[in-house]
Amino acid sequence: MPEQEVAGELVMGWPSRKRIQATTIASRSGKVVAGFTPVAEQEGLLTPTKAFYIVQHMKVPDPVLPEDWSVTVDGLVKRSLKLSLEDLRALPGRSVRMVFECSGSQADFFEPRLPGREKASRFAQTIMAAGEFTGIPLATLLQEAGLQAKAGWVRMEGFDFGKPGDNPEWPVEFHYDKALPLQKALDSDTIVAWAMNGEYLDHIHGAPARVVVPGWSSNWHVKWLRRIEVTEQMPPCYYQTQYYVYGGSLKEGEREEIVSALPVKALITQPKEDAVTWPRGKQVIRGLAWSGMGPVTQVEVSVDGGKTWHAARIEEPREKWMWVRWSLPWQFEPGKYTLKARAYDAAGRVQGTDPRYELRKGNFLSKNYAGIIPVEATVT
Ligand SMILES: Nc1nc2c(c(=O)[nH]1)N[C@H]1C(S)=C(S)[C@@H](COP(=O)(O)O)O[C@H]1N2
Ligand SMILES: [Mo]
Repeated sequence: MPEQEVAGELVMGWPSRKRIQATTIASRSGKVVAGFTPVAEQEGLLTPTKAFYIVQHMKVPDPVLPEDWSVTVDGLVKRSLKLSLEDLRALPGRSVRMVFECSGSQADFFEPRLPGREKASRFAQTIMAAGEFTGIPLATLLQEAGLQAKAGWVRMEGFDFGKPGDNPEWPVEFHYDKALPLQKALDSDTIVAWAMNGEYLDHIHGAPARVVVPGWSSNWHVKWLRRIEVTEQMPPCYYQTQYYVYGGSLKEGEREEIVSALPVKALITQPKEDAVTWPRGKQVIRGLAWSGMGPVTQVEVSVDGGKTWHAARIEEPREKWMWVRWSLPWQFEPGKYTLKARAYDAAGRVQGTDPRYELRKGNFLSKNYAGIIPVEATVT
């Protein structure tokens, strides 16, 4: 019998197989509060839940048991609602498969580089993953409540509460909140989800229920949901007006736009090294590509630092909100190579053409990095 991996009563086989898990960071009390996805180790499109990255801005709240939990819908509605998890599960459900990406992912690559970040690795801040989420459209709840004529924004509030982790000097404590413009709130793929990858949500991912807003930066996906409030104007949510904004600064006139749809982006996941040494012959360059205005329509690879580009093979399926896997086999002769990849999306966007996603100028908070990261290869 060959050596076997045995887990309880299951014979697993293949003992050296990689079992992927998030690289986690724990609080002083030993509880996991942050995690990165080992994205280059992922096979297939879905990120297993135990490998899914973890981010939040305030202290992780104490869990609320599903039987003690409810969500309210109020504000500019015809009838306020208060719904339990069972009430939500009684409505017609919907599942969506989507990429999650935190706006802080790969921020070390923004130019000019911050001191000490000159040698960033493209896998140092892999705050990106993909999952299947199951719940009900937010639109269904808004229709049940009935919108008043002046409804313009939908504020979603979590039950975590405190001062912002990035700014402890902020004068007030608050619940994490975000406010969607009505149109995106009514998109049938914007859902209130209680399940992820075929199971009820883990507490760290926002149980009993969270919102997911496909295509938009993950800070929109409000965890630990407790209230949905319809307003006429955009409410001044901290993580919408003080953070996750583009522009030169927060000052009047320099603050330009709230962060919403993710840019188009390809990431090389093979080779895994930032500088690789390969023997001559065939090597496969491989990666993932995604867009907040998807699907991805094309991926190109360069081995000469961007002078010439070659179409990569894109693997099926190409789903609107998901990433795609792509690859390009290449015959290498000895020499030095600079590998690059760039993606195109259905909205006509081309990676590497919008300076906002690479330069701190006009993006003072360095959100949504989507530049083209070169990978050096030496072939011997
Ligand atoms: N209630 C609440 N929801 C939140 C946050 C938070 O601090 N509080 N952080 C957001 C941010 S910045 C990200 S990137 C995602 C991360 O979701 P995950 O930990 O399930 O991957 O949750 C979002 N939802
Ligand atoms: Mo985030």
